[in-house]
Amino acid sequence: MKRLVPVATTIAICCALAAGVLASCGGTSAARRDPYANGQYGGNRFLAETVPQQITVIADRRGSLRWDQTAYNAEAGDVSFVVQNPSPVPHQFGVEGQGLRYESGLIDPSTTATLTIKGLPAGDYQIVCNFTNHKEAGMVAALAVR
Ligand SMILES: [Cu+2]
Repeated sequence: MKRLVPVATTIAICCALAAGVLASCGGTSAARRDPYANGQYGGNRFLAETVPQQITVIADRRGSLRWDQTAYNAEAGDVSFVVQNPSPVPHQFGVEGQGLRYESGLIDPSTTATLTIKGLPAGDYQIVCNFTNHKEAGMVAALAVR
């Protein structure tokens, strides 16, 4: 009978892993999308607060895999990215470069997320969407921080 405990434990772990895999697929589950929980995307999380410097970044309204600009500018320091998703598909928002990666969770259609980095150093970065190959399809833009 002692074997029952390890077997049950193993089953429980497998179920937990399966649930995690399903959740990370972003499928039809009713799981909340939290733009501040970067989960599978790793990197640093954005802060859920707003600072005076605000950069608006808008996903293509009709669902094309691109941002509204190919290049954005910001001043070094504290930056809030006001990321609007008026498109019919979920997106993700990342700022990558200079050895830094800030990643959001999913940003649902018809929602806006204010994603803040404090103390962003000057340099050249990319603004990306890492949701299911969107970056590779062209959802990438330059961010010059001066
Ligand atoms: Cu996207």
